[in-house]
Amino acid sequence: MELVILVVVIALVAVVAIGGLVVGSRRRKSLPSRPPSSTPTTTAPPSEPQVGDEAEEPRDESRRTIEEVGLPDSAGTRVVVEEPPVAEPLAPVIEIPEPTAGRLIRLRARLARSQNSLGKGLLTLLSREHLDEETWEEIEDTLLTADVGVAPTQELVERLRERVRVLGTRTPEGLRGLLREELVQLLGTDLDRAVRTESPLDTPAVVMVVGVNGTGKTTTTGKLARVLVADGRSVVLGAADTFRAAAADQLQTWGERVGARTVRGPEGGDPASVAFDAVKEGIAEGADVVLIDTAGRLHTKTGLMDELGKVKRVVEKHGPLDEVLLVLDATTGQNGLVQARVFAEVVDITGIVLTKLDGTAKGGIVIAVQRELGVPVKLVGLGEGADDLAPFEPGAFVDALIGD
Ligand SMILES: Nc1nc2c(ncn2[C@@H]2O[C@H](COP(=O)(O)OP(=O)(O)OP(=O)(O)O)[C@@H](O)[C@H]2O)c(=O)[nH]1
Ligand SMILES: [Mg+2]
Repeated sequence: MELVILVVVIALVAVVAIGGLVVGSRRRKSLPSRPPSSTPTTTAPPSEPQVGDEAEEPRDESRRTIEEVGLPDSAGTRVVVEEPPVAEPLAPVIEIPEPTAGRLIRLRARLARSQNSLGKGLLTLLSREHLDEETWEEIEDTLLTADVGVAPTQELVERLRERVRVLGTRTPEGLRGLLREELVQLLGTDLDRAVRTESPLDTPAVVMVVGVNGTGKTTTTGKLARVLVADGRSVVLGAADTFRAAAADQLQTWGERVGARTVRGPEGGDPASVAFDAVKEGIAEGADVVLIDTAGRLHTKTGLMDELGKVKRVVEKHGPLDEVLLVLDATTGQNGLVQARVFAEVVDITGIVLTKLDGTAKGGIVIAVQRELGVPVKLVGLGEGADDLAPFEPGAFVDALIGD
């Protein structure tokens, strides 16, 4: 009896196994075979994924969020189908910018790379055996070469000489300390360097960015938008550079990276009306800040300078501007001062952004330009990277200049 049962079981198992094979082979056969490729350029076997296959995915395909995709339960009855890791073509990836604290430290490494750094030159001179008249003159020359400007240079050298004489300081550390103090003093420690992005009204704060061609206005506007977004503020960008469509594209690209909307007008259109519309949009959206990028213009072209004045006046129909930032290229040297003077006359500069400090040993322009305008340097550009914009701090800046 038991033998009979065993034989029946074996027979059943055999039948099921054979049946399975047959069904399996049928299934395999019933799979649609891919027609031979009609494009002669396709060289890989048809069954393999082709370059660009991912892009054929339906654009409106709904995707599950992490909450919707459940974990397999303990009984293991649920099967979680992993989606292939494809590049997401739907929404642009929003970047999270890094915090601004400590960014200025990067300047140290970048300045250290330059051969004739201001600080190194000064310290070498100061640690000479005899600080004679000739040496002090060389110190003066070094400061002038670094664009510190005549009056601030004379002031600094005078104070330094006096303190060295009175204190009898001779050690390199002691001299470095004195130099540091005097430079920080010259930069001013009691100026309000915060970029005004908090409006006293319930409308958005409005910041306008101006300067001559190629100083880094658009880049700075984009970098600033990133900083603000990182701080949890909502930003609207105004592309009031209507000279070239590419200028608005450049700004819009910066905006898209952090999810900020860009208001733009037709190429060659009226920049004042774009700026006006940007603020209007900011108000409508309840945005925190509106940043207006303007076209580069030579300070010597009166027509263009008048236009800038008009942009400001038109924006002010919505309310006063909170900040007008003049962007100066630190590598331009003393010419930056002339630009600053003219721009200040036309649009009341409230803050200076000094860009491209990474590319020059002439950091002294910071001192000169503040003196000239009586307006603080608020931000510095340290490179082309998206987060290479730092709040200006005199202490950290001087440390970067003269090293530790
Ligand atoms: N090394 C360095 N390059 C910078 C810095 N800021 C801007 N740049 C570069 O300078 C060039 C000009 O920058 P933009 O932001 O387009 O200048 P812009 O003032 O808007 O120029 P226009 O609109 O044509 O007047 C770009 O290649 C930037 O990457 C900086 O801090 N350091
Ligand atoms: Mg620009």
